[in-house]
Amino acid sequence: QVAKAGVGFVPSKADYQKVYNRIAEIIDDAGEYDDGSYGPVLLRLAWHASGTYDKETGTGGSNYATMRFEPEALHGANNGLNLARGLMEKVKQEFSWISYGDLWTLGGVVAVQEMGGPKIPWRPGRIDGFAKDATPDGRLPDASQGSSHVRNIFYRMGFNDQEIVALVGAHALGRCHTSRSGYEGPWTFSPTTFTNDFYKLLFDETWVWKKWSGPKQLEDKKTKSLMMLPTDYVMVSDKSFKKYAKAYAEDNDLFFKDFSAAFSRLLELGVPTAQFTSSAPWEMGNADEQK
Ligand code: DDH
Repeated sequence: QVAKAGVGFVPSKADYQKVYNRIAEIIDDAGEYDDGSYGPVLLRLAWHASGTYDKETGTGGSNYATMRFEPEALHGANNGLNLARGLMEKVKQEFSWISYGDLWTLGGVVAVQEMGGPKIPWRPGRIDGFAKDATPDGRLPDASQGSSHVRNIFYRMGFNDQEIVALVGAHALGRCHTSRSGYEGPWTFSPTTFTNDFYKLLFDETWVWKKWSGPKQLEDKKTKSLMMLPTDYVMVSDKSFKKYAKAYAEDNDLFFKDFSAAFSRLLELGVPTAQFTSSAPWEMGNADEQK
């Protein structure tokens, strides 16, 4: 690796693009893991690193990458993310100059873009914090709750109803693991491709409570192979949320545009503007555009 940390080394966009490309390789190198991609779990890491932000106190968010520390690493919501942090650690070994916050949020950008999603404007500038900066438990959403909980959590980060609905569409990707959250199964038939299928399926399928000994979750009546969390279902049972969910079900371009804007902002929560080295976020190239 040519780029080394040290006096005088100021990484350029091209250096971050190299990190991007390395993460893209790792995402694809998943073998038999889940659906053959580490993309979804890396996206979940970026989201959980950022979604702890509290606009009242200005604490939390991606700036200090505090999930490296206990007890935040052990918070129930973060179960299973040790795997994602381990994958990112490999990248950190090769590109030691990047901060963990920049690395993890860039991982979310790579995951979305490489799984067929929209471009996510991103820029570096996060710095590594300390254990004392770790956030208290309970800042991330609890899947067993209803619409008022979801609003409380996302309003605390500064998002509105439209942005909440757009962000939750990320559940087109990946799956629940009984060993991590207690819930089980994927939301869509294509869990490694970024689409608006999460919304389409919410409207098009009949959702019934799954009969099992695990936590309350819904399953599609027809195939019984898909799932929805109670918090996912409020996207159609709550009138205000439903309006946006319907719009995204009907218009994939609108979903891509709104997801990109909201997710890009999520990744910058808690990062002082003065820390950013670029005045505007960058559009990183997809891996196959580099070849
Ligand atoms: Fe999520 N999510 N999420 N989620 N999430 C889980 C998995 C994934 C909630 C709960 C869960 C977002 C919002 C919410 C992803 C991205 C995003 C799991 C299963 C639970 C539970 C974990 C496991 O067992 O492995 C709740 C509640 C909310 C909420 O909004 C109320 C948002 C906003 C995002 C985002 O990225 C913007 C992804 C990706 C996964 C799949 C992970 C995997 O390993 O696969």
